[in-house]
Amino acid sequence: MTATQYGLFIDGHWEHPAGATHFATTNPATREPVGEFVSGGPKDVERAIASAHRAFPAWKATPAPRRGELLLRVAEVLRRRKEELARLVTTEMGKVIAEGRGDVQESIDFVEYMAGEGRRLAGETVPSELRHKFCLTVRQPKGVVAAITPWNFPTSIPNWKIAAALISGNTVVFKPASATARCGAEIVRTYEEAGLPAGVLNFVTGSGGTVGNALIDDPRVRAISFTGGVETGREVYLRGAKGLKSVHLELGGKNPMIVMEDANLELALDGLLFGAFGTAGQRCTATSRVLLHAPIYDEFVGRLLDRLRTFRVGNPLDESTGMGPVASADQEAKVRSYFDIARKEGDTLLFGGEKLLGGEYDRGYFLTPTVAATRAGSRIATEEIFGPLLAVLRVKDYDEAVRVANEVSYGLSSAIYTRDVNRAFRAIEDLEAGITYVNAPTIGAEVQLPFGGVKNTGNGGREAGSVAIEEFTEIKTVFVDFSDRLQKAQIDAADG
Ligand code: UN1
Repeated sequence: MTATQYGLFIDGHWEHPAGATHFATTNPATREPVGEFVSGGPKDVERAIASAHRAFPAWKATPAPRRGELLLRVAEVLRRRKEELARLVTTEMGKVIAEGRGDVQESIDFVEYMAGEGRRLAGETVPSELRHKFCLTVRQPKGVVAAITPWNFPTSIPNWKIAAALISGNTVVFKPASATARCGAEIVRTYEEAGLPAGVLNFVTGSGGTVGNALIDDPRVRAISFTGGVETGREVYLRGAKGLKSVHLELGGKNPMIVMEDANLELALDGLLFGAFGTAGQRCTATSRVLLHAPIYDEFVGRLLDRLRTFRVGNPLDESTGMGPVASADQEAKVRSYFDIARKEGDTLLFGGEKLLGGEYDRGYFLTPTVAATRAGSRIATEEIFGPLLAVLRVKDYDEAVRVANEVSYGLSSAIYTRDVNRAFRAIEDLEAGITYVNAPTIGAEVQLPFGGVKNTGNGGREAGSVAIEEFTEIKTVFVDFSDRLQKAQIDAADG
């Protein structure tokens, strides 16, 4: 793949602002260049917002089912381009190709799902306390929405935000993570090819400090949807609060998998390898802690280490690779710092804990899948690492498992492996998380269900599912009085 230059997409045109500075993305497996992009400045953001603002009235006036038809065309383009985009995801971000395909498939699924939402966007009708009066709610778009997205799901998270915002009748300015800007640009192209009217979707690349902040500060931007780290999320929230904006946040996780004595251990092991080392652990939903019931601890850890001995790390485009590189030099440095933290804190590194060197490894950011035995409350048991480092904890019974599972500041995903149906249902009640899986790993949410978490994982909103549109719409309450006289709520008797 040769590096390609991309501009900004504003008012239906790709632009290369004169005098702009640029940044590049690179393949984390090889450090080869993938794309070159404009470092957008405040003036670029201003033009993008102005374009979205101008396009808003006509897009809002377009019937939602028509907006849905457009999304179906986007899904068709995505489907046609699936393999090419999957390879781009893998090349620019480093997840293995099967997961690159999964990323694009999740985009297709969501865009199709939201197309159908165009024929729902339901409100409520409720009775009035007065006669000949009709009460209902309708959903209306908010206006210009800013979509600020991470690098770990470089096609699907942008689509989660863009498609939900558009079906609701908003117009969008999209700022992708700089590390996966080419994936972002190609997503914009799918909307362009599908025939989205000019200005409805705009694309500005650049830093969070410049582009992101300018988007959040502009009074015309009414809603911000952000996925990323907790610290940045907090800043986005506070900044948006000044303008009384609706801010939707999807932040970190420290997702536990509990494996009880009665579990199907082989199934739990399959789930754990996928949950902990899929996407090299760089999912908000990654299984970053496994809580093992004491009676099966030794056997389970032994089987886990056996499986890891044959687990292949390498070229993510190779179909037989289990795990690719981590996404960037920064990611590598961060995860390696946690290898050191584990050692310093006296955790036992059971497997890995190294940077891989030699041959193809020397060109990229390859780390070993890593397993460390630790205790509740340690740094690797409580902090989000976002990499292939799995913390293993021993718990004496179900109650301790739940206590340890809940002893973190995050609450996105969670899992329990057990064949005891009562215990499974108790876990659904007890685990402090937005998502609980029974006998499946913490990753792999489906688009037709709400996605999001409790505690520091967010601020209460949900993405995906039909509730996603709540983030992107205002409710208008409508009273229609067809009595032909003044009726006073709370004052007139209903039969007056
Ligand atoms: C994320 O890591 O931010 O449930 C999203 C999953 C994916 C989405 C993850 N469907 O793992």
